[in-house]
Amino acid sequence: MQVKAIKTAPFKDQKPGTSGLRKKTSVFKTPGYLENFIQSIFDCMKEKRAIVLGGDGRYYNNEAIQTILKMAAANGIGKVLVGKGGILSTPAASCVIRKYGLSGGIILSASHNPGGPEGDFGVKFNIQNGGPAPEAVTEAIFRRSLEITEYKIIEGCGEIDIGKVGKSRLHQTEIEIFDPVSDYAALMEGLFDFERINGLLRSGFSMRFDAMNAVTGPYAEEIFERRLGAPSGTVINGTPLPDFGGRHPDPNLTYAKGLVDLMFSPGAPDLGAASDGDGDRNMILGKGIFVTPSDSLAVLAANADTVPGYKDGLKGVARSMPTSAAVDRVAETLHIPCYETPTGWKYFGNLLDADLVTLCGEESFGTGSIHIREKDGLWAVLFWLNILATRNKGVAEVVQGHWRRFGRNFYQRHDYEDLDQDTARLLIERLRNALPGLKNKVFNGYEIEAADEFSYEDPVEGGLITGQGIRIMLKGGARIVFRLSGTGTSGATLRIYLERYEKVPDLHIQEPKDALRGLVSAADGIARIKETLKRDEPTVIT
Ligand code: G16
Repeated sequence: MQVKAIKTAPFKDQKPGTSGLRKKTSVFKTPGYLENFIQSIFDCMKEKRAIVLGGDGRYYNNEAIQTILKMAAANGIGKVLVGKGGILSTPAASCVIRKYGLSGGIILSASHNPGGPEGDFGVKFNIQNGGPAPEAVTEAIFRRSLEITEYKIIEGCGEIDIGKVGKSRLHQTEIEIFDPVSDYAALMEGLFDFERINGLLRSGFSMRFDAMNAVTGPYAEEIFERRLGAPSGTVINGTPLPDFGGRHPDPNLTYAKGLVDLMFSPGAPDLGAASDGDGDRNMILGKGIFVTPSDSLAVLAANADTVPGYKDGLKGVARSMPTSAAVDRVAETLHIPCYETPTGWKYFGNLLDADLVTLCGEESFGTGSIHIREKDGLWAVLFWLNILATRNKGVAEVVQGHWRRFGRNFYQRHDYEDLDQDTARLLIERLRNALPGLKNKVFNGYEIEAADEFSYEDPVEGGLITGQGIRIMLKGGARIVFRLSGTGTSGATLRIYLERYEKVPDLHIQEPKDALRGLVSAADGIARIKETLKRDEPTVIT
């Protein structure tokens, strides 16, 4: 067994996006590609005491773990904790980094993107606080990847067994294979009223959790079925599969269609929920109702006093800019600050570390809190269960009651996927150039009150982040946002976020597509979407 320095040449495309480096699996399998990026991470780590390593179980997960373990040992990492079988959800990784004071973590996932040889793979690097590496760190890693000339790896050591809990040594590095579920489940037990939720689940309340054959299966079975006593079969698609059973592990109305159909059928359970590839996203449904992630965040904030972990009140809340302003109204009522950040969980890290906010969330099916530094799918489901158990109400009743109290923010996101990159960039560029002349213009009856490109000054560190999406604010409180996704692996995805506030309770029961129809036409008028993209419909509406 010996440390070898292997000569390599930089790849020019290793710039991390909204959340880590995501590429086609075939790109990651190019000789040296994974190795270069991992070496760049190790080169940028100030402290190399101990890291956690694991992934969402997708195709290439375990081969990548073998490579990274051999590189970690060659790079002098003191200890590597590996989730048994290579399994580790993103929230569990964050939990473990914080609980054991690790130097960071490497999570192998392309989140909600499909897996398999033709699918996507990804690498995320989390820092000491348990959260995604902030911009300054990912930039440093990218710069390093452009100048790399060699990577270090142990050769002649054979396969490392990651299938059994236990400790071993690789060169000077301690390797500990640990149960990826137990620390996370214990954290959840400390936050929520498990006794009360157990009572709810024994009282005839039914739920279905779709793990989408991704990482949350083992966590959900342990927490819902074993610790909380839900009947077996509550968790469906609970076995992590390398190709997620051929599905997109993306919990939304399009890709979790089976669950959505069930929840809108006569025999629907009381609560339906799903999570994504790496377990940080969540979708919440009740009988005949889909709760938008923006509404879900607002409901959690308004009912946080029912949950033991948050009973002392919230310091503040935060949402990403394209997320609806539903939570802002709750913050106003609770007299707490509400922060608006760019898209990307990494922007919540400083606010949480500085204790400025307790809950945060995004329209992209992410909700979380100060308990870790990642969004957390199962945590959100437990939060909902805790609310339902305490309030003794159904999902629809809770949501409709919320709208009556705060008004309803009708909300939809329209995604145009797999676009030609130049065309998508051109559309945004044209909008950017049109911004100064948009004020007071009227599109389909909507008058523009203000328009800008969102930028954010971090209130803790002070850095300015620019170019974070085009915002069109309309008279009467409606809003349209245009931005390009930072998580895709082929072509470009244009996201259009549509929001309209409605105070009048009798009008809350409209379907979002009806309530937002006029706004959709206004968006097309402003950005000439159909004409430019030559598409009649979005690929996905959530
Ligand atoms: C990632 C980020 C989220 C972000 C989402 C969508 O989620 O962690 O903060 O909201 O991507 O980003 P975009 O609109 O740029 O595609 P995940 O679950 O994919 O890691």
